[in-house]
Amino acid sequence: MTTRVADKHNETRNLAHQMEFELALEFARVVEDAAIASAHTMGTGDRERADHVATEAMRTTMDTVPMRGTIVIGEGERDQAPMLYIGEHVGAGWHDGENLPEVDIAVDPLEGTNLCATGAPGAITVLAASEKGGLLNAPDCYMEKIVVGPSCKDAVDLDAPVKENLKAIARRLSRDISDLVVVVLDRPRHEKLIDDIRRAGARIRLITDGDLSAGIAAAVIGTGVHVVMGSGGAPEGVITAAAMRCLNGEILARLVINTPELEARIEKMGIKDKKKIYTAKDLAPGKNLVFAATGVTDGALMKGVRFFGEGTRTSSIVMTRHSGKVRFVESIHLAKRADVKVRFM
Ligand code: VTB
Repeated sequence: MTTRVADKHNETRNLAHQMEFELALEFARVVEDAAIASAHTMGTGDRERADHVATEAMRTTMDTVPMRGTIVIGEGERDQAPMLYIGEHVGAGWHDGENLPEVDIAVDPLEGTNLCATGAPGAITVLAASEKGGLLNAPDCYMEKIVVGPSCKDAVDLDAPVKENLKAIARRLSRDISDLVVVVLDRPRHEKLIDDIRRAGARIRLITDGDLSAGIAAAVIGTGVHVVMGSGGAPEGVITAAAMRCLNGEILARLVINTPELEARIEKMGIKDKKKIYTAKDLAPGKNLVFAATGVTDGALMKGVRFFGEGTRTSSIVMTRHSGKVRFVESIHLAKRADVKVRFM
């Protein structure tokens, strides 16, 4: 390698590392601010407003992050979404920050808009980031998914009968099928799946929304969730995959292409194998990955936003793949008052 090429190479590598080291806590600020904004709308019954304020807050804080970011999964195409649309440049580095890392970002400003609007548990604000090309540009369609933790990584198969998968999971977790908890989105399309799980003898937790946070819980011991099954959003599948790569879990997934329009769109996107079963590494291939989420309402891993006289308290999880950190971040955002007091836990 010539010196110049070597310098360029090192520089690119350093920028990639810089991304995990320097941006992880920056991204924590982004999801925290979105969570605080949407938590103010908790229980108002207005899911659009909850989503809108989360998106706005996420966008505003994102622009203070020292990076050259591009949204690869966002609120929609440029003509449908005013903010955080696919292809939008975000971050403070686009004007004169050529030394700042270039990163791709997948966002879900409020995962579980209904949950927030009704004050139900499990709403989160979430994003994943990687070096360029590290997150699949998934189409906005449904995706069949199965999400498991590290012990069950290669024990499941998207095409195996439900009972086989549950048997394999139970074996890996050294317990009976009847001890397992399977999380499934409560939808008519899952009628057969739910029936199959019941017949196999496992327990089910039906959720109204939020298969992304359920997926993260499945990859963490002690949450009481062992597997997530069923179809949900494909973009959220990519964000789940980024989390799985940080937690050593697995997601197996396949796009649900069920209309001619969707078929045409998938073709246009250049996806050749429409039946492909994606793994976490296919969905989030990035070497450097940051995953950040904050609880809006209480969940298995994070508490929801709490407002109190002295300020606001948030619980987040911030993870990086390459540098191998899983951080549970409890933040107090102090009110601007001279007499403010901080309480330990
Ligand atoms: C939502 C949401 C999920 O998928 O249900 C969606 O709650 C599935 O779509 O967390 P439908 O509501 O149309 O059934 C997710 O957004 C993510 O996968």
